[in-house]
Amino acid sequence: DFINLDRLGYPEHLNATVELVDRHLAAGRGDRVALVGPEVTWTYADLARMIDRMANVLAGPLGLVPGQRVLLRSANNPTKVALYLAIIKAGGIVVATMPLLRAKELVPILDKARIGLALCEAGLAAEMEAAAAGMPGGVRIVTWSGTAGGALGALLEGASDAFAPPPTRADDPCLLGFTSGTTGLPKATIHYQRDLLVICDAYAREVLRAGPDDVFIGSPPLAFTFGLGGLVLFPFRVGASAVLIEKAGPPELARAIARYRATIVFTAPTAYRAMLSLLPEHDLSSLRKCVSAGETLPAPTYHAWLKATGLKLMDGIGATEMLHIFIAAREDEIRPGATGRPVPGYEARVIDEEGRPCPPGVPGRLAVRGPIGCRYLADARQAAYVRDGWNITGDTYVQDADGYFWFQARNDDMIVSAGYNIAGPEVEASLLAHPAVAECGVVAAPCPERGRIVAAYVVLNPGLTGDPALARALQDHVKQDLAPYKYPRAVHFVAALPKTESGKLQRFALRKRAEE
Ligand code: 3SK
Repeated sequence: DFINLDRLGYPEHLNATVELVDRHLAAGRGDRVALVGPEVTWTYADLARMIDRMANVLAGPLGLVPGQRVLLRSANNPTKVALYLAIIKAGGIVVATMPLLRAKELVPILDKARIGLALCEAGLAAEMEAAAAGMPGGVRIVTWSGTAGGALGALLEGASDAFAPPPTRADDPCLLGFTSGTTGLPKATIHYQRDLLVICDAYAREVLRAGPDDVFIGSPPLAFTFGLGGLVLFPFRVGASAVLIEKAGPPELARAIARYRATIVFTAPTAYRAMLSLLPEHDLSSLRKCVSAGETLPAPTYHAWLKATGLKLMDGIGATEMLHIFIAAREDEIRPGATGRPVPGYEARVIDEEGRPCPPGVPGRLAVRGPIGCRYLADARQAAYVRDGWNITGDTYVQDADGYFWFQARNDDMIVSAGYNIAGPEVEASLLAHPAVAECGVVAAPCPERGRIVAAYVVLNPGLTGDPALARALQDHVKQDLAPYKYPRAVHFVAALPKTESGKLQRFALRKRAEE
């Protein structure tokens, strides 16, 4: 059961893009479809040529040097994938951001990653420019539209489609994954060239058992490493194809699965629940594997999907710190309601406050270790996340006597809604900037469709009365201020918030109220 990933023999020098794309050309598989996007279908040979042209532009006119960080901002589309892999091929480090982030959310990322070059889809450039305007060193922004058109397209014209990569090492950083903390600045996690292959060999090969005839599809943004793995790295590692859809709500996802005869889908439980009601309209019979992650998968959702499709949802938990899924349910050993068991190559345990392993059935903090671990970029919070080689996650779990892990709760103020991580305190800060709001507390509330939603408890300034119009105004305010998916779907006007004697908000009391 246990694979020793170190023994898989990753060489000292490797380039993830060469392994994921060029390798297929060398093996005579260049004419197989790699990517299907809104406007194009690219074979592995097409993709390899595009990557090389882009790498030549990056290393030439854009002056990229190995080790330099490049921000990448766009919806999920083939140009984004080619740029992602071109940066890595040229020895650069990708910093992908969620497409909907506002300027004020981009600023700490630009700052922390010391970004000097940003590649941005034209439709998302306004917030990018606003964020870059305040950067002391300046940020060069190169935009594109459609399939590598616009300013980037002009640079690509005449660029050679043969690029010789610099000699990258297996442990050269190639990706900075940002995680939104609940307090303080976002944290950046460093991942190496080799890590991009490790998650494929551990999860996609050993757990998912994906093969070259698979067609991958899904909803997570590529800036979330769940999406990067499921929609780029896993398919390319096994020589399969990936379908990218820019707007990937449940109706669009169901339609695209049917249209492209997708075989493996990656999305969150919320989307599986929503797709249940769409099944009569769409033929999803091409699916053979359904991966569920980003939020906990309740047993009723598992059973409903199995009944409707005959397919077993494969639950998993990962973390940006660990790059991808480290505890997973294999299809042949599922316990509905449990997340699963460690992915081959990883070990997991439940620990108490002192770091001692808890006996089976006793809840504690989930700790994990394996071939990939957390490396925050210049962040004192590293010491709290990694202790004695174990990565201490933000989740409370129970392990049963058979080694299955069962999710209990998150330990912090992070709200996981429809697969998005939303920091409660960030939404509170946004609401407090509205002139009507005197005080507020933001917590997760249960929701049958989305698993959890953001719920705001708001004390208004004197003289104001809460009504649906004001609730909508507060929601619109947050949508304008932050990435729109963070807005509170429930707004409760209250006379006072529960506080400690020292005046601190008691979020646990609000959480309890929200559960009622
Ligand atoms: O479980 C998650 O939220 C996750 C985070 C990062 C990468 C992959 C996954 C599934």
